[in-house]
Amino acid sequence: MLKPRPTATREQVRLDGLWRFSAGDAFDAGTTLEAAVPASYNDLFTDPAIRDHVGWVWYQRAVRVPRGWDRDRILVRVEAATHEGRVYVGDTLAGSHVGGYTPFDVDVTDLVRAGGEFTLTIGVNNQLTGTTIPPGTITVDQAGRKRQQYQHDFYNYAGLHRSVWLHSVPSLHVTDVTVVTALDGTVTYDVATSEPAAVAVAILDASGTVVATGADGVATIEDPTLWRPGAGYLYTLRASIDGHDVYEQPFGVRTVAVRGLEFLINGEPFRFTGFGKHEDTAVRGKGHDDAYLVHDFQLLDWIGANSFRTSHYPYAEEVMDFADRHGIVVIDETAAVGLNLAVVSGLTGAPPRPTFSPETFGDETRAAHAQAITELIARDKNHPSVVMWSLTNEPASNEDGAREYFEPLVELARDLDPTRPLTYSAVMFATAANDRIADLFDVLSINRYYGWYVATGDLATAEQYLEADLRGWLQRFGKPIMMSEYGADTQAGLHSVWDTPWTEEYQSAFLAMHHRVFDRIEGFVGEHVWNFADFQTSHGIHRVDGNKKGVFTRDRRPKAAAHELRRRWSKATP
Ligand code: GCB
Repeated sequence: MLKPRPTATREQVRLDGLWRFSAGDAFDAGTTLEAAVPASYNDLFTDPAIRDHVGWVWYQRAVRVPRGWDRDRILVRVEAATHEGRVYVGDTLAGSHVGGYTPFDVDVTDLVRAGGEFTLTIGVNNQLTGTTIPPGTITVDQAGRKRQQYQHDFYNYAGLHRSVWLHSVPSLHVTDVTVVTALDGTVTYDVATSEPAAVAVAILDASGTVVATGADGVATIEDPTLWRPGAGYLYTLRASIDGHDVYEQPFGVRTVAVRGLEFLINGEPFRFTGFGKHEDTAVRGKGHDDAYLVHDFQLLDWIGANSFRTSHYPYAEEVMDFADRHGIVVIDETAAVGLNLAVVSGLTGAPPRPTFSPETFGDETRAAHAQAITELIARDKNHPSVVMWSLTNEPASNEDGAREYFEPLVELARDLDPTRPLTYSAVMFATAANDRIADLFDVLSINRYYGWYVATGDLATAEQYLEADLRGWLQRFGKPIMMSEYGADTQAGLHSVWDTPWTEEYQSAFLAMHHRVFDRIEGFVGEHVWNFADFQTSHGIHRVDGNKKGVFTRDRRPKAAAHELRRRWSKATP
């Protein structure tokens, strides 16, 4: 799944902007609505019937094919159609894809003409079912309206969330590149082509100077500059099929490994500081925005964070490229969130039905999950910023069937990428005593809310629970452990001199308590606060216009806790 890049043999046209839009089973030619791409469509319009629509919506625009493309393959690249996309050229269905956060290409060569214009229509379906990733349930209410329910705590934004491109590749072309590096500068690569062809490989440094050439899948960079956390040095692998194609793949020279209780980057112990994030902003929803991208990374730098997790789905490729260039470390997560029926039962932890069964999440769900893993690794395998795959968030790993469900998925991920450690984030119902899958993974990532959902407002009790819990995991599994979520909802501007939940003081005290515990635990490799910023969720009595566990507000203003974290992480003087 090579990212389209302009080279001497490849061109691209970005199709972002305003597209005609309608909701319903087919495109309504009489529509007067226009929608922005990229953006979620939900918050663009004032009509609740669009915001709450369950099913297909349609985007349409005219596209002109550049004149010079008559000997090339012509493709439409959709970076994200959340959760299912169908691409039409005129009235012809040219291709489709299921999975809302990974890109797909549709070859339209035989349907369009260089220099000509065509009507491009993209249908997008937001429905989540028992066999999609993430899963959900659709019900029909008494008025006959379809309603979407799901087990995850972020709004089911939908639409064309990322850029759409028209791009060209030569008919004989590079189809895939895989790069694996070692600290001594050995670069092992694999270049796949559309038909058997000789491929020449050169390695360029950041200034564009050729520093190595490849032979038999290996190139050696003398005295390489390493990609390091905080210093994202990139090389480029240039793959050429003489007279046909050139593709340029950026990569970094770095290694990752788990050794005993340590997480190693370039052989040195690394401790994660940062956040679980979301792609979420006002009006735009989950639409990618370069201004927020730059600003969010500025805030990560300001606060002293060295990393984040792409909770709870793969993020836009611009985000991954930016992390590569700026040396921010990423835990890259699939969209497998909500494989847990217990979360609908409040804090009892008792699922109304078993989570893993042929009637609930069975073989078909697992096949969709396998596809999500495959596409994530295919897209992101060459990003040096990505140091670990997170295969799922808060599954019912304590229930019967969890091991049978996950074992083949772990094997698949290891097959697809033997170079990166694997993790998943454990839900509070899954304890050191009853979890059934942690031994299959390399790093223990624990989500806990002591002092919030449990021992609310009682940080002294919360501190004891937290420490005992983390030590239990360490003792049973003996693997590096990190906290992948801890946080307290906080209404910006609410203050108190007491330990009062929802105040800025409470959020700060809550984090400080966690940090005392982390600092007492040997083998503790990271702290990711939940969440970087406030974000939108579905309605619920425990949500006030969304989840307020952000350290920044939804418009990225710091709450008091941001200063607390900055003192800890950047050792900045206040
Ligand atoms: C969790 C989930 C996250 C929620 C968070 C919360 O455990 O992983 O998606 O937003 O708790 O705030 O409840």
